[in-house]
Amino acid sequence: MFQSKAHFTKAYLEKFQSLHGKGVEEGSNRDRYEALAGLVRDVIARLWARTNREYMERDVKQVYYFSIEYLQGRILLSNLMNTDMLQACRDGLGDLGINLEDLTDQEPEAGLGSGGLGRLASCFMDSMASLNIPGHGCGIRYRYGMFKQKIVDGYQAELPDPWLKDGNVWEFRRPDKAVTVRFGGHIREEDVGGIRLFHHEGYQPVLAVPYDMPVAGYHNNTVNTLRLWSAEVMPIDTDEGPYSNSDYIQVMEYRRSVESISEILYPDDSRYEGRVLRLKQQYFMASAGLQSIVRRYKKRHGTLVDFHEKIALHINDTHPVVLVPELMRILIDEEGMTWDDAWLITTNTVSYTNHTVMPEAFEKWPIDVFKELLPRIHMIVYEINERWCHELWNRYPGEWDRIREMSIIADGFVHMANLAVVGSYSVNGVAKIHTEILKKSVLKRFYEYSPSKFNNKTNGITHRRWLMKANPDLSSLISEAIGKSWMAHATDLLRLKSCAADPVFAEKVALVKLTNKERLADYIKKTMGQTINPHSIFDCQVKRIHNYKRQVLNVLHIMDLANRLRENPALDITPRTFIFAGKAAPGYYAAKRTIKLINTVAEMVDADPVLREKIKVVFLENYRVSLAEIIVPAADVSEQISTASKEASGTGNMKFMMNGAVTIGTHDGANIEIRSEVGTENFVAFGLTPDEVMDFHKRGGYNARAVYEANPRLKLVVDQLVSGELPAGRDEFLGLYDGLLQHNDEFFLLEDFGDYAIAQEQIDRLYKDKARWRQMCIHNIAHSGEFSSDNTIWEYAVGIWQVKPVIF
Ligand code: 26W
Repeated sequence: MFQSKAHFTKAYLEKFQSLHGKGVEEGSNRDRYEALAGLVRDVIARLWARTNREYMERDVKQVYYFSIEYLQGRILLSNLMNTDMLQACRDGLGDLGINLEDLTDQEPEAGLGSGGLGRLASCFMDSMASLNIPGHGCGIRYRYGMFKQKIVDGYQAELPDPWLKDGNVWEFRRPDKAVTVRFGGHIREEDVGGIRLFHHEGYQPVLAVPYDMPVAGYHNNTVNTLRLWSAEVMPIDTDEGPYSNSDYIQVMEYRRSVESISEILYPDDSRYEGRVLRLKQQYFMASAGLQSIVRRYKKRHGTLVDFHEKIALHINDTHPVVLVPELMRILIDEEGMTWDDAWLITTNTVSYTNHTVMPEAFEKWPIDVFKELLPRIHMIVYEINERWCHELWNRYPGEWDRIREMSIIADGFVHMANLAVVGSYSVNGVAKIHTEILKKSVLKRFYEYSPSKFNNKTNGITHRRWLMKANPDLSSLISEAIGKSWMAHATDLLRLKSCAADPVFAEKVALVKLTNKERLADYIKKTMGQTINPHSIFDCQVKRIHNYKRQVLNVLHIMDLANRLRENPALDITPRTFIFAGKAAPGYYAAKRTIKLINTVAEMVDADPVLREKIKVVFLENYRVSLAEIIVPAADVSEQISTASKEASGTGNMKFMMNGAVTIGTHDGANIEIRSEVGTENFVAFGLTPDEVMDFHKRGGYNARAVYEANPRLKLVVDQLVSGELPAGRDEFLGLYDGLLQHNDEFFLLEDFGDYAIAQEQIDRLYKDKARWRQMCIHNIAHSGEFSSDNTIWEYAVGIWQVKPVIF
């Protein structure tokens, strides 16, 4: 490794020359980036080979995390940090007159996910490697990642993201590890000596080629694997594939249909779209991943009878759940096991995390679509369901409603969450309240049937990316105060509590915050040409745009503040910059309208000399990991205002807290745990409780119009949506207005508005008391270690997977 500067510089210059055949002074930043990344890759590759050897020789239990999304973000800097080469590299490049950040900015970003679920998978990869846990990721190598968002006339426009167009330094194509995945066709059954055989015929074969990305742990020599699968046509010289009896056109059609499988990421979030290609992606990933795991396992052990003792398979939401019938298929059809033996192994191998309670996000596939695409898998799911319903019938004779609710196939659909619960030995939610809601409402019947399956694993975030990488100045300050142990043990951040009352330390923290705010202000100036005041309160709501996340509630409050300022221009408030960012699913009209509303209110504020003295609204284009890394360290206020009971956990809330922002938040998801961790005095809570919301849903009794009529300030802002005074078409926000009043405000914005406005006044008051505010920030940072994904992963490892660290 290159811990010394001289050593690094020599190796870098050599790498540059061998890669580009010219001197570094002649190279572009892209050339220089490639050489640097190549050098780091070489170091990591050596550790990688060694890690795999250790796992193999020690024959340890390994976990495979299956996720349809990964939001890795940029990895060069992380890899430099984790391999302890950052300082030498920065200094060495400095001597060559090269600024490291100019190179890291060249890295295309792996944005293979839409939101929290994908980012969680990436934080987990980092934590597994950093805890020496033999854990690997399995996913899809989409050729197009999350769309690029442009704002045109206040509206969202979507552009493709061809992130691989200039190559990806971090991937290793492994054609020798390719497997075949089969779609369509039919099943021919045959009895041979009393054994039933199933022959899959007339199918479309797809070659799944893995691209491996190394995942380096923090200062610990461990390098795990993120294996992403790419769909390709079968080689022309095989007897599989439509080559022998097909014409040119048929062959080209085959090519198109195959390549489309790993072409695009579906940009859904909590909104299920039943596109067949999506099911194809799911089976493609599950089958390819499982085949490669099985192949390696058999090579080492010869048989699969102890598979569950050495392998844990985890599914990140239901998207990879066809893993369950696929494992059954392999064990029965290819290994010749009995149903019961195969079921025992499968249900002792698979565990499942649920990430949402929103009914519209639950996946279900029309049974005929499922059957046509996956004929053998359909047969197996059918049998799983038959046996399951039989078991239910024995337990609950005559209780038809209960059995229907719990069955996997019902009303012409395959219900994926039900399959996930039945097929796995562990089901977990992602925050305490979320797990409770699963148990007493969404998956109530399953909980009653097998309570011991259910457990909670509160989400976490990797403090290495979200504090050490994103906020290096704060990190240095923390280390000066309490030493460096927190980098490996995030809960050591608690030691900062003793510094909270030290005004000198608090002043330094405030100064770092100001520097980070200036950095964000520069970014906004550069990218949007807008000026924001770094001395104003930076109030941030950055996340997917969704009705339940209630960006509109935030906007209603801004409109209310504007009204109060118009009435009283001398209103004594600290200037505030309201910062929004986030993508809306392309087919989600209401969410797209929300973006237009934010931009319209931004325009309204800018046009008014009284308002723009005190407030500023900005919507930052193209929210992504690298942008979050600039916004989060600069935030004073973290907006976590979802309707109570709807946000499974949230992880943005943790990122902000870790960077010393104060949360204004509802009693929802992990907010509840954050609040109890930092203390109620260091968190501004407001709004309905989850029970109150669920009671309204169950018993009714909510009357949005009455709330609106009773609060003149609220009535005014709601009316302003359609009065024509906003700088947009008169009908622009009519749908939104109707949603609130005609359709009784599904997400209780009006109900929570009054309490939210009071909470916002409290934020303003607290901020005015500088010493107090700084203490709150420090308390938040100090308690954030609890939400490091290292803790979360440790709990998964011990409580679900039973895997142990491998130290070498
Ligand atoms: C099928 C379309 C679709 C795609 C993604 C439906 C649902 C999803 C995800 C389950 C949505 C998601 O990202 N959920 C978020 O997961 C985070 C990590 O656990 C939580 O922190 C968020 O609260 C939750 O909304």
